[in-house]
Amino acid sequence: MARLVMVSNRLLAPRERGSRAGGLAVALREALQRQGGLWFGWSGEIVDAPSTTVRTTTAGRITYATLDLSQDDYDAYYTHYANSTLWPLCHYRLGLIEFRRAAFQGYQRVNTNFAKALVPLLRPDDIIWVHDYHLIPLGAELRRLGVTNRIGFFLHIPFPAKEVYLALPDHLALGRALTHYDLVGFQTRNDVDAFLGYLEGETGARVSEGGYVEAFGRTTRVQALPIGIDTEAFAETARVAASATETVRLTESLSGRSLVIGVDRLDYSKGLPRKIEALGELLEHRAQHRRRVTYLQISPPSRDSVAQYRTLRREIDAIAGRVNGRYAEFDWAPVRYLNKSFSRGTLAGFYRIAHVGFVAPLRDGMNLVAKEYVAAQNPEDPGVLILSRFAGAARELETALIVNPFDVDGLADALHRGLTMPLSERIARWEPMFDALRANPIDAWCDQFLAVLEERAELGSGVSGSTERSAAVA
Ligand code: GDG
Repeated sequence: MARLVMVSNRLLAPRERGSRAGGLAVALREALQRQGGLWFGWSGEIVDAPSTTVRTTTAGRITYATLDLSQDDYDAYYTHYANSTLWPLCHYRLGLIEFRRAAFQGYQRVNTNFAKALVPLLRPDDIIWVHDYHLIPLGAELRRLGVTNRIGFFLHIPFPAKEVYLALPDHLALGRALTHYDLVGFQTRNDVDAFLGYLEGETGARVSEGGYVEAFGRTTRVQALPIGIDTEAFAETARVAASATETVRLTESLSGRSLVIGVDRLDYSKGLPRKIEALGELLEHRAQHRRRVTYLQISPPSRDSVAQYRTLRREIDAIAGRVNGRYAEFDWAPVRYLNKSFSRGTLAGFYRIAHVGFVAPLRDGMNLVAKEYVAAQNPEDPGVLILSRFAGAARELETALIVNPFDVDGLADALHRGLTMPLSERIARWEPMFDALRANPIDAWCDQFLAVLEERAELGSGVSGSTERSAAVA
């Protein structure tokens, strides 16, 4: 079996406990552990001067290779270009975009440096899998340095509609960079269509059967490969966690009230202000829920270096304070808003006892929390998932209560419906969702991505050819 080389902005170092990490990092580590390989990315350290020294350490079947970033590189690449330009763009928030040419140059520079640092570590038959929007130019940079290995890319966040993407001054450079990969994977068909629509409309690309697209003199395969979770293991974790101390304490603290749970990084794409407002609407217009429901919103802070995230934090503090101030009683507060993280096991137990899982992002590539909530339910007494139509997960979890996250009244209606739904309907809605999750677990996602990438490489040798493969990105 060829060695797998995974490249992502951050990696889960061997000493980091997986229990506090997100599902994705844990899953990538498991995939590497199974196949054996190299995981390359930023160390998480910021140093005074740019560094070219790669630190490697091996644990089990995985070698971890990391590079530090200088403060300037971190600011330009991570804070500005990745998280203040690409993130808002891909989440349809044009008003929040900060575009600076210097930030784009910093983003390119870090990708070039990553490529230069990675090349000496590569073997001829390695399969390289690059993750997410931080690293779009990496494949082209590797090609420029003569790398002819199979290289795949997966975008975890949405690819925006053409008219939105065109707001990016560098749309062409990044579109072209993506075509240097043998395979570009997206979360949903919607993202694939948006990317292909852009290439066809703006570059005269030709799309052929099997998801191949010819653009900029190269042929790339483009596919929807929706990411999954470790369904069975998570279900088992939740079953066990149901009797864990934290879960029991949470149940006792509810005093028989219904629990609504939200778990979202503190990010403006997650629709947090409207979720809390919707609870206020529910309590305002449906008095039967007053003192009968508790909304637990777990939101670990995220990207504090980006100004908009600090603003959002203040906004949510104010809304949560307002709703509690208006409706709380001396022995009950409707909102419990926590800016901290919990272990995966604890989260699983909390999901399991929650009557409603409240997932209402304004845009989301997939949303693993929705999937984790479904997997964690007791099959005999499952809760109700409220799910935004703008999360990739809504394509698979069709029997959730699908909502428009911009519509606060509609969200309040869904909360009421979820809190009062009879058992038979809850089961009828939950079963197909759980089946969908079982049909696409995370290890199958990894295997499928790599299988398509290998297939592509076989076909691709006759399609794109080595000269185009090593062509420089303009
Ligand atoms: C990006 C895309 C796409 C959250 N709080 C805690 C905690 N988490 C875990 C969740 C889940 C993960 O973090 C979050 O994943 P999401 O998918 O919900 O959202 P993003 O972080 O925005 O992820 C997204 C994903 O990539 C994968 O492709 O689905 O669309 O935006 O696993 O459980 N984990 C722990 N403690 C917490 O407090 N341990």
